[in-house]
Amino acid sequence: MQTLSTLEVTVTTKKGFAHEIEVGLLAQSASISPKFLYDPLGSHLFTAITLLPEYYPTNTEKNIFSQHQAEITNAIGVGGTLIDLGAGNCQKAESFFNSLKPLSYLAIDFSAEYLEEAVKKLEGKYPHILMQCIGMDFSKQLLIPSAIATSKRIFFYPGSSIGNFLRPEALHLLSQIKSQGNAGGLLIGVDLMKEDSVLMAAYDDPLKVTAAFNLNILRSINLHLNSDFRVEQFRHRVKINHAENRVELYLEALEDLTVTWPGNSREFKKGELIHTEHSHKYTIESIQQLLNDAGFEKTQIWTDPKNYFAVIYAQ
Ligand code: AVJ
Repeated sequence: MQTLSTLEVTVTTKKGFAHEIEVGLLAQSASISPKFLYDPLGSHLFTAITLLPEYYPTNTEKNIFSQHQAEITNAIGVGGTLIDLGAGNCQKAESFFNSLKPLSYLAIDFSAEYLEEAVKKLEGKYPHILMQCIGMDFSKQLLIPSAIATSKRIFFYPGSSIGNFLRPEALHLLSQIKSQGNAGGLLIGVDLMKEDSVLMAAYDDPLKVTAAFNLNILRSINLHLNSDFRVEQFRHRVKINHAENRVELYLEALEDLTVTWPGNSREFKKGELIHTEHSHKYTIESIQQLLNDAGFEKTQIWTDPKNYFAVIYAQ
């Protein structure tokens, strides 16, 4: 496997991360970027979330993919390079290998170690597909190395990860995808608005896997910042923000406490919240508008019978 400067990317961005984390923790309303959820344990916990019956996005998207596989592959066409954004365990992309027959596959994820393991396994199974992987934080800037096939690029952004971003950030990422597609396209999965009860069950599951996933961010932050967060002093909180059409994840302090790290500290009062994630929900109209604003002119859309989720091919 050709690993494109995975180590280099990880090391050069580490210093920047401490500063970014500190700014978020010192803000009046404290926040931590959701990308820090995905340390090696966090990536495993997320995979566990996708196996929960309450977490409908993964299963619903999978059903849309299999129900409409012929139409989707027809729209995209075979060949080219499949670029998997936030590839994780690479299972979703793999489900398209036999139909899309990509010449090469580029997997990108913030969680570099977890990704490398997954891609190594895939390589053995598909020796005819050239595979590469990059550990990259594309939340602020997406730059596909020019060494990656200059032919048609098919970007694959499933799972509604776009939902993590505020509209201006999402627009920026989608515009960068559009401008680097080499006349290819984007296959994207987007979560749609639905009843609160379904959302609450999905983001506050009774087995508490999502709580563990959310709380684990504190351990991930301790490693990046050398801070002394104690997981047992916080609990997982979920709010639905109807005005902004999103699920919001927080960690709530269970007592008055102080977190310290080299050079600084932050007090939290009992009940105070640290924001960790936004998960925006779209309508067909709002996601179409966003894709149009990013420069995509043509969209083909597939949904499930309950209209819980949408899969869109944008060109
Ligand atoms: C990977 C961002 C799509 O928002 O549903 C799952 C992450 N957070 N449970 C989502 C997540 C809590 C997930 N995304």
